[in-house]
Amino acid sequence: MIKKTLLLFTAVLCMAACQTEKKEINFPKTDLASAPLIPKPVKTIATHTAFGLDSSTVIYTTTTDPQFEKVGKFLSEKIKGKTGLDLMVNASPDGGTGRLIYINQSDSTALETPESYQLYIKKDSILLNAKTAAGAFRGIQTLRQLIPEKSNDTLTDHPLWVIPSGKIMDSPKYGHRGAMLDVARHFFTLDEVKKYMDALAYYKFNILHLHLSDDQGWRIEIKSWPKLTEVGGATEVGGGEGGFYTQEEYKELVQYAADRHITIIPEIDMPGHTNAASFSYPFLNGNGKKLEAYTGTHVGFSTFDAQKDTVYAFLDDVIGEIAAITPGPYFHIGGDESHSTKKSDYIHFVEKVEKIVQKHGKTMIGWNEIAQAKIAPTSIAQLWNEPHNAIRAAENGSKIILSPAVKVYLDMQYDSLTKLGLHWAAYIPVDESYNWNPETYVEGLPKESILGVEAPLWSETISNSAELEYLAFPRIIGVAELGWSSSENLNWDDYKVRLAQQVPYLKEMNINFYPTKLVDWEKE
Ligand code: TNX
Repeated sequence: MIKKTLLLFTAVLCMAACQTEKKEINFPKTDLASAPLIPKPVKTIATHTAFGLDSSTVIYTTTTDPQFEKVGKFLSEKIKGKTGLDLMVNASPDGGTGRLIYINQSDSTALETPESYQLYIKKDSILLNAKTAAGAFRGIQTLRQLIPEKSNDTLTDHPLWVIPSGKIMDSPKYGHRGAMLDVARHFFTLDEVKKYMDALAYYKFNILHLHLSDDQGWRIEIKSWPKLTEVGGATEVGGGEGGFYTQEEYKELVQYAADRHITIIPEIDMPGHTNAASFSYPFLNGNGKKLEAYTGTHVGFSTFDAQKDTVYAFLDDVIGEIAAITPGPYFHIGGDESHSTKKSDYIHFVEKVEKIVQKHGKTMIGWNEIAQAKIAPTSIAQLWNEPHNAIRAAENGSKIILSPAVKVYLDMQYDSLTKLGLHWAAYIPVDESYNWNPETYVEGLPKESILGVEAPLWSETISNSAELEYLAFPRIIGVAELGWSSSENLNWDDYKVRLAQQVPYLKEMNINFYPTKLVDWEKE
């Protein structure tokens, strides 16, 4: 297999190189090892010369898997956006070709996980090896990060983007590297969610968890219960008009995510955080009080009635409809802060809903409180504030997603001067949100139980992209590294230098960010 690949690669390489007149370019000395890559790759070896990306470069991919060709096209598009170069994929322009980028499916055992990749950058070729298209997709993000903002116009008679040469062997630490976005407290449009996803993909995230319902709004169309969006979708914090995704729109988000090898996790929060649902269908209500639309920011006052069969019949429809348009394996049931649900009711509820989720073919995820119930070992607990419940879930055999509020809640203010955000958990400066080790953060939690890390962004105080970005960036970039890079590679002093060099990307993408004084930001 390896031999076959090599042969193919050499053939394509020859096809490319043999047609060009071979003029040696005298590249300036480069250093791949000091490139500002985030997340930092597991292993980088610099060879100090360069690959010159120019208009005659071509991209070839393994053709037996159409997903690889899609990755090649994605790379070509991004190169065009950044440099203006229009590189062909699996075709050569008339009159011969120059250098080659080859994206190859490889079964090499050195590629440990589906997302692992190897990048070999030489003078005339770049070879990207990956087991799966997801691995290739992560690899092309590294390549994108290596393309300089500006071309060098003095080395040849045409513009050349100098990519440092060497080898990168890379693999993620965790298979779950997520961001959560609360589209319930304030609604975010498809374009706003897509813009966030673009940046998440660039930093190798593979999960987007959408918090689709809460007291203040219900954001996804459920065809069998139309009032959820007609009534429950029309409110949000502060009295704005709210909004919701039709199922077609949700599918569009799922597809956009899939094109970036990102899995969407839908969350319907229950039995608490359900005022919008109960206001739409009052029979759901279990707190006995009169229902009104809620546009404030308190938590813990609403609950479904955990004793009514009709509530579970309703949830069967809701979970079934969402599961049917969600290709990913997960369904998140929330389960946090159900302060108005009796403990015995809460436990009964979680256990019943788990069965419904499983019936629709999904794995249940819930916030750490769900560990109070007898959940299946296949269900997953997401730690936000109770280490003891995470440990309890792990003892049960469940995997844990780490989202400690004091470290990675992106809605926490940076300091007391931050205008947006909250500070009930902590003020979280940029270094604090980076400076923790997921492997050792929860004392007594075995490493093997950790599925990964996820950074939630609750939206009580934010309602548009600029505000979302101000709280998320730059902290979310650090979370990307915590989820991907090996513990030995986590180092704030080293990271902050690379972080400073993200400014051109953030500007190019029109991403707002908090320019913390802890970082010596690159000036233009
Ligand atoms: C706690 S974290 C919540 C959310 C709030 C958030 C604000 C969690 C599982 N529940 O309902 O939006 O704090 O920071």
